Amino acid sequence: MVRWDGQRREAGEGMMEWDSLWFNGHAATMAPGGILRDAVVAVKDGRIAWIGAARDRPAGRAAEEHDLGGRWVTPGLIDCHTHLVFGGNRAREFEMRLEGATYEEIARAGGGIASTVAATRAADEESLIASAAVRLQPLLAEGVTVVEVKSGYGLDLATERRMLRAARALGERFPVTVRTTGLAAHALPPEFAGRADDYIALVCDGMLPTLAAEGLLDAVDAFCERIAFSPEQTARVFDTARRLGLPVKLHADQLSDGGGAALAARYSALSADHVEHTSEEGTRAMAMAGTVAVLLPGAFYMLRETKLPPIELFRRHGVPMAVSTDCNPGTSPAVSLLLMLNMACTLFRLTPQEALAGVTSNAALALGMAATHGTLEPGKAADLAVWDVGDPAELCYWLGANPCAAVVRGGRLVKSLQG
Ligand code: DI6
Ligand code: FE
Repeated sequence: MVRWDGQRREAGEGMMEWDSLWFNGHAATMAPGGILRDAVVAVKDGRIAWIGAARDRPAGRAAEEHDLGGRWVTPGLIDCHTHLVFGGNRAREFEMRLEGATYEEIARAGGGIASTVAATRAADEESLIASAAVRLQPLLAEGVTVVEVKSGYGLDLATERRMLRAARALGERFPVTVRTTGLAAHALPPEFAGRADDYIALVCDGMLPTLAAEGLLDAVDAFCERIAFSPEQTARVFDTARRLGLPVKLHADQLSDGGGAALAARYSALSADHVEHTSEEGTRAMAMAGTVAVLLPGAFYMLRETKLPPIELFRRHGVPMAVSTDCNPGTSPAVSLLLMLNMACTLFRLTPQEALAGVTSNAALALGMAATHGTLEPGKAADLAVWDVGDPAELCYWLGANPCAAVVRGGRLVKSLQG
């Protein structure tokens, strides 16, 4: 056992016992108080036991000590909106879009989401886990310790279940906390063509109650859009979620203003995501409901959208903003959350501070996990990312670099300082 030589106390009375201690670095806590220079983080039982400036540290000893060597520490990053589990890919569709076809045209012609549904239905659970793992690993190497994963490429009970089970399996096999969201109302499956209300009835009366009873859902999401489901159909899905005691999120106002953000707010949604076309009325409703705006610059970039999300309105009305990869095969094949930080700043004009809050504290809010994750504060999970940077803004600056030097999850070192 290594002794932590508290200068103001003698060993014995009042001496803290920690599992590990991190010193000689700086912390961007993402909590009120913000930046701590020459910080110490003490960990006990997987949680942060103490964090503060080295000069204020209480006397105590730790089983392990880690010298941060002047590096920066942030909370483990949280990717709060992904479709990480799916079969196949859509590189051919990417080519078609470059040749002039639009996302909506491809979707209406039976491509788009429907083509991924076919590939996902054809994939067994192990191959879904294996292909998702290839996308998950680069996220973990960048300090991601929590990831949300949506279903929505099955659109039948068996495949939605398989996707959710694959997502949960990732959380068992890799050092990451997985939150699963049921997105059965993502698109109309081909066998229900022209019968959207019948499909929504199946989602509400059959699929969601069954998946919830099997313990596979942490939240419910839907795609409210011209090419997907109407506000009325979305409301039916949300009524079902409410009956099941599950929080909701919404793909809202991505391609047009369908009043999605306001609808989400009416159901006290954790988040409304995309929100490029959200109006001031929708923004106000989100602010009142405490609904987070999840910004997805990868999809904006990939679709070469021009309508920016109303960032200034979100700021003015106090809507918390999160940032995520939206990792999916159609509109955002993104496996770097750090790249999304840069895009959120460059494309959406977020400040680096706002962007960082978007992948930590506000991302935790968007998952209903703010009590336990997203900031470095006593009592919260000891999920830490250690960075080889001179300033936190550098995390938003590099394109394609990964300055993540170490990752701690639940107090355990899962990526070590040596590499
Ligand atoms: N919006 C998106 O960006 C993803 N889903 C959604 O509702 C895209 C899904 C896809 O094209 O596969
Ligand atoms: Fe999405």
